[in-house]
Amino acid sequence: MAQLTLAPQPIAVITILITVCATIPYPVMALDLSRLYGHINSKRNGDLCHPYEPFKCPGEPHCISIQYLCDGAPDCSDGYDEDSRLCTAAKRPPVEETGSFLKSLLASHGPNYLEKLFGNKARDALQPLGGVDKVAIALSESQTIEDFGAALHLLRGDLEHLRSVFMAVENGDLGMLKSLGIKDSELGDVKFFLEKLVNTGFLD
Ligand SMILES: [Ca+2]
Repeated sequence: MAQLTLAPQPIAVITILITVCATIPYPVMALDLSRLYGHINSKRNGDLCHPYEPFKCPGEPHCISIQYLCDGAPDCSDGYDEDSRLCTAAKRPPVEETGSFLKSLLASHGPNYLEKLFGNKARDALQPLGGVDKVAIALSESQTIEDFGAALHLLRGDLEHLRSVFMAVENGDLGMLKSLGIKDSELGDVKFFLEKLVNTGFLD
């Protein structure tokens, strides 16, 4: 199986978010990345910012530069530039890559394969959880595993199982993944995928 690249691409992610955020009509009362992602291609003319200050505060006339995004200090009057989900997603692998990775595992091993990670509700290609895209978005924008469990209404037992998987990866225990039935040929990709989440605060 080809190695999937899941390295974070903060500049690319921020660029996408800027493009999206600059083109979404206000009001955006709460950041809904699942909805925003669907609007990437529906670019609207007008309301565009100068290239040096490409991020538009929703509903406000002024734009801010990239370095003021997620820098810990609010620059939009409503703090939109410091939205926790936006800033979490900016640190994570692009949601499209996460979705592609999950789909590749399902295509290779069948629709119930991801039960190994996410539990019984991950059967039928994650349909009981809302589908692959919803899970990929939740992985992208949930700051912690608790947030992820809440977003997808995971059962407590499934959430604790998932936590144990992540903790095993954090501790370098690949035996845990093997015991779940992850094949040797995919251990590297799965470990890499899980590590990206751990390294961006998923277990904090
Ligand atoms: Ca800021």
